[in-house]
Amino acid sequence: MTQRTLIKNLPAATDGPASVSGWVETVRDQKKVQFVVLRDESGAVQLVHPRLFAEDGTPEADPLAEAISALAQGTFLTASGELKHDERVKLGGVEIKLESLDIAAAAIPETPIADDSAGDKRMDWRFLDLRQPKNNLIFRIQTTLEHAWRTYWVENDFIELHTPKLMASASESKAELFEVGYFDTKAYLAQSPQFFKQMAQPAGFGKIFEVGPAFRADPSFTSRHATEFTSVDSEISWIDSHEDVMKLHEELLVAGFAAVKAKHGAEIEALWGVEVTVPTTPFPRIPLAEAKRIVAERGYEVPRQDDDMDPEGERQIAAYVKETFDHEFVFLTDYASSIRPFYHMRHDGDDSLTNSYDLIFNGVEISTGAQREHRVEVLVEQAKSKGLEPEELDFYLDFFRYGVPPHGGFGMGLSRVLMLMLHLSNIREATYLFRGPTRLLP
Ligand code: AMO
Repeated sequence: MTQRTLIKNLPAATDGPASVSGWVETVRDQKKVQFVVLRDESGAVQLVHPRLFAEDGTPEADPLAEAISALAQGTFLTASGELKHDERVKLGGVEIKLESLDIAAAAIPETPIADDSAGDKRMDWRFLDLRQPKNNLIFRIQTTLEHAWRTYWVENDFIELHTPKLMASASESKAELFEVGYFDTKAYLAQSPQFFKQMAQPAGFGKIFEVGPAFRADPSFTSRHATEFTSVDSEISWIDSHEDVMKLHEELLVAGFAAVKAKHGAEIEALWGVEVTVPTTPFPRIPLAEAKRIVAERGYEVPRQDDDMDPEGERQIAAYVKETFDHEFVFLTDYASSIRPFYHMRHDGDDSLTNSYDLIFNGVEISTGAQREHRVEVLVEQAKSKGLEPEELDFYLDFFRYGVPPHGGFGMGLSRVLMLMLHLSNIREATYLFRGPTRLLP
């Protein structure tokens, strides 16, 4: 492998020979001197080449100058020369006086996208769009976030799972199911690891997590939906109620946000103009019915009282929580059974409500969590009341027939967390390669 110095690791004080590899961001081809800004994944540096002139002022043969003049933006190359520290250089106070250029792959001169290109065009040329430092930063943040979550889980004795993404039946809504041919039968792409993460409880695993793909055949074009997304799931045994799941959830988010702020806080402010706030615990908790009353008092009637919060309702309750508790997160709790899946445990003594919650962050839902119904006879009744055939769910119901602890957990969309943390306008920006109803490329 080529040994290379990342631009951010160029010596901070000493001058001397240096070699860096990256892509050409700009070329300033002047009469007497040429400048190139070269960028790699860690930063950018100015390369400089004074053109060669004879004593009488006539230009001399200068192959390096010709090579620089021919450089197209985006060309990947290795530049070698003499590193010089000079406070007058705006870009980091250093420049490299060029001695040679070694071109790995020349780019076509016409760049297909510009800073003001429409979102769809930028998605067509995603690899070029991602060269922008602010976009590159999103995926550094994602790495830090996931690493901090994994550290939390591992330190707390959770087991990591990789559950199958090919399934025999739906786990969430049948309407949002992708069907695939599977030899002489058919299979479905997993909408969530729901059933398999629950299976880990009767399997005696205690506490588990998974970060993996989930698929939803949702034909809508919203700023928050993708047909494939990364789902962050956790499930724990021996809970008393969904309150225990919320405690886990908020501890995990605090660990993740603290790590992101410590490592990238300054860069996020500089590039995205956003200050990351590490949330305080406990996060505010508001029962859904009360949340609807609060937003009604603020002048917004949720269109259907027997339904979930709609996006405007989520924004309104988030605004209320920010004003009242100065908090960016809120758990909306105790959802009606009519709008929750059959596997959510219902309230003791009032089966119209569930032991469940949605977590709203900066005005958008990022997660659903719940205590699960683990009593098989109750579970069968709940499935039937939702119009499901228990025979279809037999493999799942078996999990509960041979001993199972009380348990619960949550599923959270990774890109939604990033989108809302950075105040991005669309989930596409926070997803490496977005998949939507009309996008399967690149
Ligand atoms: P739910 O269906 O609410 O719950 O999904 C959980 C979280 O996953 C994310 N999400 C999506 N992100 C992008 N595009 C989509 N189409 C999409 N659909 C969902 C959201 C959402 O809050 N099994 C339950 C979770 C559980 O109870 O453990 C479930 O999947 O951030």
